[in-house]
Amino acid sequence: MEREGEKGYVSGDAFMREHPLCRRCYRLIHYGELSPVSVTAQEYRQTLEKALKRPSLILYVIDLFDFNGSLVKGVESLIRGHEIIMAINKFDLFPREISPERVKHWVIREAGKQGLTVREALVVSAKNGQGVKELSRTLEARAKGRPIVVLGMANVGKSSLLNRIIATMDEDEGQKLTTSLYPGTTLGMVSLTLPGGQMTFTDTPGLLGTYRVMDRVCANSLKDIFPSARINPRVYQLTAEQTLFLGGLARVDFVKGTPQSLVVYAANQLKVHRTKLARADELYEQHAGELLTPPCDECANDLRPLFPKRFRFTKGRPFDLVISGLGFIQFGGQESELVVHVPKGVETTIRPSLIGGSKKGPGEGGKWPNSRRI
Ligand SMILES: Nc1nc2c(ncn2[C@@H]2O[C@H](COP(=O)(O)OP(=O)(O)OP(=O)(O)O)[C@@H](O)[C@H]2O)c(=O)[nH]1
Ligand SMILES: [Mg+2]
Ligand SMILES: [Zn+2]
Repeated sequence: MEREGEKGYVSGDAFMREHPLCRRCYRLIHYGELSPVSVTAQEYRQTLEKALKRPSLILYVIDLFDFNGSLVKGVESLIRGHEIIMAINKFDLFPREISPERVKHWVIREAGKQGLTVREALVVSAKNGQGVKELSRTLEARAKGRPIVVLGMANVGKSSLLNRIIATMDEDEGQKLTTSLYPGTTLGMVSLTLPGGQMTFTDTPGLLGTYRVMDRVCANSLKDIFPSARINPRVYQLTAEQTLFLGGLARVDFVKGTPQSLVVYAANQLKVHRTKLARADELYEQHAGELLTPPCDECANDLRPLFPKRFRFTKGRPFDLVISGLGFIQFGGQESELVVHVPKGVETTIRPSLIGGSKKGPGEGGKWPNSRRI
């Protein structure tokens, strides 16, 4: 499914051309405007098929903040048989105390559950350069003459990471690829061969997923939900019959259960409101679009109303409730019944907690130095 009015893309020859700073990229870089075009699932498959014609080393980039939304669906048959290195990007958004080792194991395990066999996973940040040298060395050692194809959903940071990798390998090279806050920045395949010819990289366009909130909000609202700095986890002590709103994009009703602390991981600028469950409907009706924003008027049509989904948990391990492309909420693992309301088509997932199970995690009653208790 693609968004209406967002077609208009694809001239075949533009695919293989060396990276041109086209009018669209120019406007994006200089004026922060995104011409609305998107790669459809079918076009995406074709591009990927072309990129993977030869045995390749796949650099599978995921955004750790949106792990579930980062996995590309429906490409299993295309990537089978190619070796996969996973780059766990945007680690800079997470509390400093989190162990990269633990994250790595968590990611390999969760990827495995989705049928992805990952040869090696490395924690990186294209933003601050963490782990990029090690990743470059790994790619160099593993490529063995094969092209390196960069794969990942839109906005996970493929082009940013590739720019970083190139910079670590060749200091004369500046920024080569256009990157931006807007999903759908790279439109076609872009191949780069490093001087000396020892490695060839192919950047690919990211797929947009209509199940991710970040792909559904307008450009303005995206700024309100996109984490641009290290996330301050927000800790809430909730008792039964209380509700949390994440802007006007998601609503979590804690219907029943043992009082517990939840930790919200979302962009710091995203407003979270707590209210009584009994008042939640009324609050939404009266304040969607003002107190409960985003969405704004421009994108509300597609993102209102919210639809409920019920979850029941018995006492057990800590888990995360993931709202794809918006954030996740960590629960301590107490008995509870939740009703989660999200816009139509937005994916909600339950997974073993990314952070909560760790010894140092904020856990029940604990807290990170930079977390806020509310
Ligand atoms: N905090 C943080 N932001 C990052 C990191 N890497 C990329 N970003 C940001 O994420 C956004 C998307 O980055 P791109 O490199 O354009 O992502 P892409 O995967 O190439 O996206 P498409 O071309 O749309 O598929 C930009 O706003 C980047 O600044 C990172 O390591 N940390
Ligand atoms: Mg890109
Ligand atoms: Zn909007």
